[in-house]
Amino acid sequence: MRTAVVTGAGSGIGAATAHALAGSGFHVALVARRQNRLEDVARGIRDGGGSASVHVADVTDRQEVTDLAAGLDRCDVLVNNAGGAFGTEPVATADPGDWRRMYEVNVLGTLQVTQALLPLLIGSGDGTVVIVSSTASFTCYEGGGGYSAAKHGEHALAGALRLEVCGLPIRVVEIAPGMVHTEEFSLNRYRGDISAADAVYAGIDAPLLAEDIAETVTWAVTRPSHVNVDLLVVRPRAQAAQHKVHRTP
Ligand code: 8X3
Repeated sequence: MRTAVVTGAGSGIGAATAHALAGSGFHVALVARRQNRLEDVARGIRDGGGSASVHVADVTDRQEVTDLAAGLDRCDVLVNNAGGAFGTEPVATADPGDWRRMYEVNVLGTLQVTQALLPLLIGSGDGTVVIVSSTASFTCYEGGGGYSAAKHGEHALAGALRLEVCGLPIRVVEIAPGMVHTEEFSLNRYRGDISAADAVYAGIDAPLLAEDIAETVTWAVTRPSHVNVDLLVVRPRAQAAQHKVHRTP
């Protein structure tokens, strides 16, 4: 059975993508740090007739990523989704520890998992690496310097990898979402401040949902093998640009 490995699969875009890929006939290997979250997602997939396995691993931990790869006998699709934003302070006062953490999970996590699974992806004869980056991969905004720097890094990784594997049976797809209303993204960014996190989406007629990105990922990886969707930028209709968001009072 074709196998898709999804990181950050315990919630949000990762969990929705796991469901969507399972619905498209993949066995889904769910990767995240929180076992209980993964078990819930796996149960939901199995209840719907799909196939899923649980792999507890922190993508920033090289040994855990090595062990993850050793525990898999197949990987046709890798969705590098684990990531996040931590803090909204400006450059002048930002905590370098937050920036380091964002670089670790968004860039080095993607690097480590991709490195570990490349042999299986190439060995599949038709592998696809998906990198879920962000519209912040291409632009900067106040208070988003560290996140934007990390996402620019992820975009660079995707671009370099695509060049390096040209000629091998492997595709590299980057999906760059704009504003997606998920349970945890803004809550992490605002350090658990629920009202600040909710205010991000206030007055917006339909921000994207995790399922919108999951459908996009699934569409991209189910194109015929010779079709490489290099980069897709996906925003809600109400967000024409990072600073151009239509809100109703
Ligand atoms: C999240 C998109 O608009 O918060 O990756 O930078 S945004």
